[in-house]
Amino acid sequence: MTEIDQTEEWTALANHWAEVKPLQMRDLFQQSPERAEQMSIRQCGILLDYSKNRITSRSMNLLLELAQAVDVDGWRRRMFSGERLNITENRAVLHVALRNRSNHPIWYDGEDVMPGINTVLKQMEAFSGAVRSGEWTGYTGKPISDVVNIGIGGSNLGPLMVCEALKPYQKADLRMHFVSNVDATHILETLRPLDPETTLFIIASKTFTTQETLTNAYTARNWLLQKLGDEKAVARHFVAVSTNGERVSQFGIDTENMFEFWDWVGGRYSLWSAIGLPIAIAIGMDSFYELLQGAHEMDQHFLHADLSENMPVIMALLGIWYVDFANAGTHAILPYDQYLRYLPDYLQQADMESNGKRVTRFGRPVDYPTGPVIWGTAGTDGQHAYYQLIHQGTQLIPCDFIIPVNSHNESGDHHEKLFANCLAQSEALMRGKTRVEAREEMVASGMDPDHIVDLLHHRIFPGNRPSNTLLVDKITPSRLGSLIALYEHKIFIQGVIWRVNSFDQWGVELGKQLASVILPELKEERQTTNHDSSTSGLITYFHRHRKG
Ligand code: G6Q
Repeated sequence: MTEIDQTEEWTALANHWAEVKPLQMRDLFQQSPERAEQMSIRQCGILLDYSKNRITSRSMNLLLELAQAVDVDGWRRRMFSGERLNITENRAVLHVALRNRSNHPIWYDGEDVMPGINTVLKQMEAFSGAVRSGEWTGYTGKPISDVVNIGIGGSNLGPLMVCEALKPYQKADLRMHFVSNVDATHILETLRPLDPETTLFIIASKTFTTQETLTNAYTARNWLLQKLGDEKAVARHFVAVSTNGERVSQFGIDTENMFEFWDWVGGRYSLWSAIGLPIAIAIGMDSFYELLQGAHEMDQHFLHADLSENMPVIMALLGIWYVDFANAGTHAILPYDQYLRYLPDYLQQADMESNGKRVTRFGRPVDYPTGPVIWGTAGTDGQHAYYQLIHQGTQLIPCDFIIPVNSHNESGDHHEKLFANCLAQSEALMRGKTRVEAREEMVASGMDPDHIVDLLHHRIFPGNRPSNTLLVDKITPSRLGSLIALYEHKIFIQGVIWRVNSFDQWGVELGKQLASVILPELKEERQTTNHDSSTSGLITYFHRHRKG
């Protein structure tokens, strides 16, 4: 098979970038008053305006030809039909089945996965309902006031992000906590104000072997037993979400209180499964179903819409355009919504763990850049920090501005101000400020001419810095579901084009192995000659300076 960067479509794009590079977006807007309308898609209560990108209609055509050349159409159908796309782990990739609200059969290994999914959803419904109503009590008969999810990576970031994003839908007298880091500070600071009699722990781990999660889980168990003094209390205060029943029993959690999921659910795609139990407890199962419904609607759009009007496909192609042809190494996610403040972290994992790959599905090293660095924070704070570099630095940083049209907290003109800031940033990044404009501005302010000469270069903004704007009607459970699914499919399509396996994570596995090699050397003060002199020296320093 011809490597992607050796295809005609790729070469045409590389040549085309040379033509587009000198064009200024502000001129393109002037030449075509319909540009924004032509380069917008509205779907699932989300408006994607991608007109502030360094593209022409020919760029889009060439990108769509690339999508056709790699058979994006075939790949999207293969995903939904349960093919084993994750070839290095020999697994299907079926997070779309978890939110298949139309409930049509989805076959995997000759079995319809839907009945199993529906059974777990019913189990989640019963349990979350019981916790929320106070029917599920702790060991001493008191209702639950605090839920602590202990998990890391995919078993943490999704529920954490969604619970925060949907805070306005949360039950007020039930507090959610998330512990992930193996640093004892995380669990101890979380537990300090809690009452063991009214605390419920969810131990979320697909494998139930992850060092951080199990360490935190045992610490939580000891804390509970110290206060309640009876092993029997564990059954009322601990539940597990896992694919590994044997390990769950070994920990001492009754498998009656275990919520199952399956190996075809990748960790970073698992919030739709029982890993979403904290979400169901926080916002109630009806709202959890709405979250699934919103994702399902985006799935249907992704599966059926023509590629030229397909929101995830368009976003994927624009990303490829910048990473592979315009040499952009990073991509900023900028939600203008305080409730979406964990979205950049969530997408950082979703994207970088999926497409941070250097070999193709066939194991051949790639000769072209793949997944970019994903980063960002909730606006407007970034404007007073790192936006300087986005406006005037030397790197090209494509941005996604994400903002709801309606806020959950309408108060005075806060939301108009937030919205104005968001639009002003994307406009300024696109337009920039020319030498003439900068000079005129300084003259108008009455600055003396010598000072103007000194400052002029500093006050010029090159502009032509690309962004997408995503307007969401309101951050409701269903719209959030659609938004997350949009990014999931974007990431999938980019992986298809780069020909990488977006669904394995050998780099994460490496970290898990390495941690267990050094640990005994730290604990036992053994000779550590097997390392390089830096690592051995650092281990020796640790021993020498460790107190007690
Ligand atoms: C996600 C990754 C990774 C994983 C964590 C936790 O796609 O595989 O982030 O979710 O390492 O793993 P466990 O759920 O098995 O504890």
